[in-house]
Order: sequence, then structure tokens, then C-alpha cells
Amino acid sequence: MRIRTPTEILPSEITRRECYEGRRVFLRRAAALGLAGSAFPAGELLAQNPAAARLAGARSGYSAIEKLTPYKDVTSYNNFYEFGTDKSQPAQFAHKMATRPWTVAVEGEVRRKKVFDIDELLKLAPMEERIYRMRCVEGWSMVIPWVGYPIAELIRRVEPTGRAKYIAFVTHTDPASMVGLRLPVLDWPYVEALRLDEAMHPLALLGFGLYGEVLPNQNGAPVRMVVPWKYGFKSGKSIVKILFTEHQPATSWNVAAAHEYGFYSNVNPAVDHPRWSQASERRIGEDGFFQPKRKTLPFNGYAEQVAGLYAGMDLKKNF
Ligand SMILES: Nc1nc2c(c(=O)[nH]1)N[C@H]1C(S)=C(S)[C@@H](COP(=O)(O)O)O[C@H]1N2
Ligand SMILES: [Mo]
Repeated sequence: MRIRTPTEILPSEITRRECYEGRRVFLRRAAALGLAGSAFPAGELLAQNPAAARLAGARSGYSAIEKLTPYKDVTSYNNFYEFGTDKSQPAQFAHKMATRPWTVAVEGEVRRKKVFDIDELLKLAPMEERIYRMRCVEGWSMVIPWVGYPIAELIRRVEPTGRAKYIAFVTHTDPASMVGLRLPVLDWPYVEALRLDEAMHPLALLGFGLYGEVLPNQNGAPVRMVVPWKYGFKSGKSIVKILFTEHQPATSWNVAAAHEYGFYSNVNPAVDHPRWSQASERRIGEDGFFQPKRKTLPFNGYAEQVAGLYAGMDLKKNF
């Protein structure tokens, strides 16, 4: 799948035409503010969830043009093991997690270590709306309109030292709200990490919202990673600490089963999971169970943008 440049994206592909003019003005203003709480053109979303806080950004050039996965599926079929291993449990239990006050500590190999308040982090850089395909390691995928900004914006501001080679994302652990923490499935807290140059890629987002609203808790409120060319588990939810390191950090799934979940975990149809094929996928909310599965694309369809990060590497060894 190809990603269109901004000029190729027609407004009619983004929003129903009658909503577009109002929405465009809104998005521009929202982008300027970083966060907008002002009027939003009436749409299905608001009708569905009038209480949700608005969060929107200007559409950027990285969006895939594919049918969006319905809001209902994006927010009710989730992996967030802290709330249980069943796909329906995060939507059932995550509302118990408090997302204010919330801070994100930036530590390790940076010149400007800092504890960011979430509301400061929200305004750090202009918000963008990005429609990304997301592929779970379990063989399903979704197309989600995220709202966020490239994490490169944050990385530049905290000034990594010459020793910083990796960046780890440590996520929230709250035993009071997270029933899943009692399960011995993973070493808590859930930790994921990227090589620093991967994190600097403009596709790698710090995500704050989806479908023009702040993230529902089950999707990783108030802030998560969104790395569309890697299996979903690399995108840690509800981040509380960002740690810059010289050496490759231990990551939860890799520690749990190193032969099944490699550090890189780039979407790769040519490298099977030891227990199942990764060659195809089912699009949630769209593909019926008896429909033939869709072919999975190298780097989840983002090869043109990211393959260069892995030039010269054996991707079967570095899976
Ligand atoms: N903290 C935390 N982050 C997590 C997970 C998790 O269990 N805990 N699951 C991951 C997996 S396996 C996937 S597929 C995505 C799912 O994100 P979504 O529910 O927003 O689609 O979140 C990832 N981030
Ligand atoms: Mo996943």
C-alpha cells in the first residue's frame, strides 16, 4: 500500500463533504493550540460520545487511504493485558484508571532530564491526524485515525547525549485499577523500546487521541506510542517514563518469550511466529471470518519509508 502525499489527499476522502469546511477551520485552529476544546462540527462521533474531550490535529502527509476501522471496534477489541488478557476486558475495566494528574519522566542519556506534566506534553508540538494501518502479532489489523505528533519532536527537545542509542517506554502500573497485574503473563511494568534512529523516524508518533478525541483509556490514555511498521505490542500504552539508554533495554515480550518476540518485531510476512504464520491478516470490523485473509505487507506497508533503517541487516535473524 502506498501512502499519498498531502496534495493527493482529497478532503472528501477524509470527512463527509458537508462537514469538511467547518472541520478544516477547526483543525487549523486546533493545530495552532495543540489542544482544542471549542466547537466541533456535528458528526457521528459527537453524537456517539458527546462527553468525550476533543483533540484534533491537521492532517499530515503520512496517512494511508483505506477504510477506517469503526470507532466501536477500535475501542472495544483491545490488547491491554494490565486490564486482562481477553480482548473485551480493557474496554470493560480501563475506565477505572485515573489519567489525571499524570506525568511522564524523561530520564537517562539526555542533557535535559525532565518530568513533563501531561498537559505540557500535549502542547509540546503541533498535533497531526495520521491514519495508520496497525498490525497485531496475533494476525489481525485495524486502520486508525490517530492524533499525536512525531516523538522526534520530544527527543530533539530533551537533547540525547552521544551515548544514547535506544529509547525505552515504561508504562503505568496501578494495582488498584489494573486487575491484570495479578496475572503472571508478563513482567510488569510493561516496557517496550526502539533504537533511537527508529524512534526519530517521522512515522513514529506519540499518540494522544484517535478519531478526533482524546484516547479512550483502553487505547492507552493519556499518552502512548504508535509505531505502524511494527507489531502492535511495540506501541506501549499509558506511558509514564521515557528512558534513553546506551544498551538495548529489556522489553516485556522479549523477556517473556525471546524466540517468539524479537526486539525489532517489524511486521514481516516472511518470518513466521514459531506457532503461526505471519503471511496474512484479518481486518477487524471488515473481514468476515470465512473471507480469505489479506496478505500482510513487509513493514506493514511502510517499507518505502522505513526499510532504510534496516539496510544491511538480516531481518530473519533480527526479527
Ligand atoms: N501497556 C501496554 N501496552 C500495550 C499492550 C499491553 O498489553 N500493555 N498491548 C499491545 C498490543 S499486543 C497491541 S496489538 C496494541 C493494541 O492497541 P489498541 O488496543 O489501541 O489497538 O497495544 C500494545 N500496547
Ligand atoms: Mo498485539
